[in-house]
Amino acid sequence: MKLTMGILVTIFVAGMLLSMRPVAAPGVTYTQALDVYLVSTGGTISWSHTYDGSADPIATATLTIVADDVDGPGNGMDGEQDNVYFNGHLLGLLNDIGYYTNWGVSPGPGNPNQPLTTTTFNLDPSWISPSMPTVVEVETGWEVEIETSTLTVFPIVQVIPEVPLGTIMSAVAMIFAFVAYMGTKNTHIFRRP
Ligand SMILES: [Ca+2]
Ligand SMILES: [Ca+2]
Ligand SMILES: [Ca+2]
Repeated sequence: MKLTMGILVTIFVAGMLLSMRPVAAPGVTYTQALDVYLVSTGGTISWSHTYDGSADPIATATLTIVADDVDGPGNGMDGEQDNVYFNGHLLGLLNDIGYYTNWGVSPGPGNPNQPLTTTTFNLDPSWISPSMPTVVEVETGWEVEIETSTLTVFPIVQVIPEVPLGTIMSAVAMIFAFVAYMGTKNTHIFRRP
């Protein structure tokens, strides 16, 4: 009988664990990839990201910019320093190619002469709003093309174990029914030797 009860309890506990299911927060990852394809020499390149609120509550967010011809040091110069601003906040510099090239930008996707650069910035969730102006200040005397800009907003995922009450009640009822059945049909198992 002890063994039978042990098996029943094990089945009951296993049933409860199996019926636990993660409950995800309603937020989903929001991604907005924009084609920018704007060129500037020593000026500013501006565009704007929008957000529809679908990732709330927000955990983290990133901005990834693909640029053409962000020169690094070389040719007697220290390379170009192009600052990026997002919704009024200075994020930092675009990554450069790593060296200077005599080539300039190739308007449109890609550049047959030199690699593009990709820069990803982490964004403070408090900076995310319905409309977010994004600006690259190209250093004086230098030229760059911003090709694409991708905003990604990640939601907080809450996992809450949930045990349906019905499952517990059914399991308890099953145990009582079994014990009662054993008590009436096999009373000898309760006797002590
Ligand atoms: Ca160049
Ligand atoms: Ca290009
Ligand atoms: Ca350049």
